[in-house]
Amino acid sequence: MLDNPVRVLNSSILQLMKELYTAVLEGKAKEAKAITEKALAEGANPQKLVDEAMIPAMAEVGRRFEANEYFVPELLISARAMKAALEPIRPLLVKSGVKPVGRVAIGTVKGDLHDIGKNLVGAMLEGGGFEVVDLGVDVSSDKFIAAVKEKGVNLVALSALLTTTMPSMKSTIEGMKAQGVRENVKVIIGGAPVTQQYAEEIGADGYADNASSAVTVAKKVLGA
Ligand code: B12
Repeated sequence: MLDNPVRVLNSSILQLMKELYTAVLEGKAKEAKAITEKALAEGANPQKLVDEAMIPAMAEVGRRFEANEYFVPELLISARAMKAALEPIRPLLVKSGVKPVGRVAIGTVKGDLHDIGKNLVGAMLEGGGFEVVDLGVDVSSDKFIAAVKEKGVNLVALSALLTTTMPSMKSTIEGMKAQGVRENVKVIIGGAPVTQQYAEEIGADGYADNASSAVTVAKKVLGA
């Protein structure tokens, strides 16, 4: 008897997801991108590829780094592989032609160069109907404040991956107060070391621990 075609398709996608996990973990950028393209062509859900293959691979990279099995060069090549794999996915997360829910300025705070999570959140916000102004990495509080003053944003999204750069979130919010623009915008924060408790402590309006809930929180704080 012939195999059930649905089961064959699913098992092939599952196999590709395993291969994608390994390619990101081992920092094989070209392979990671090619596997992603193949999985998409076979009907894989783009969000699932991110959540169940790429992010777990980066988590394992972090674990190996902590265990002194990986060092900065390995982090870099894995990050590059994740970025390459995200290329074909990004346009699929982004809907076009819808009226923007709001305009958000997103950036990784001063002193911090991690941008994979920030980019994912940015892409998901775009997919959720936001207009996104990406300020990049190592963004000073002055730059965030300038975006509020000059770019008409009504939401600021701050990302930090280092415990040492989390205080930049606090100083950005304080800078907004000092310059009289805090009332004009909502602020949401996130990144691996950030917590709901920290968000409350520094007076942010919202916190999320992943890119999908970032969209829900963004809409909630804006009452959209
Ligand atoms: C890749 C990586 C790097 C790459 C970054 C490349 C890049 N372009 O981003 C490089 C090699 C550059 C790097 C450098 C360093 N890194 Co590093 N890095 C990582 C690693 C392995 C993965 C991060 C990642 O991309 N995760 C995947 C993404 C998808 O997850 P995420 O960022 O958490 O984002 C999700 C959520 O947090 C949330 N989110 C993120 N931002 C936002 C924002 C908002 C508004 C919201 C709502 C949600 C949200 O949604 C995202 C999607 O679901 C982590 C380990 C880890 N487990 O986090 C260490 C890690 C963050 N790095 C660490 C360290 C120590 C460093 C260095 C200091 C190393 C060194 N000795 O030089 C430098 C610092 C450089 C600097 N000034 O920033 C430590 C931080 C320890 C700490 N507690 O502070 C970690 C935790 C590793 C470890 N376990 O020790 N790193």
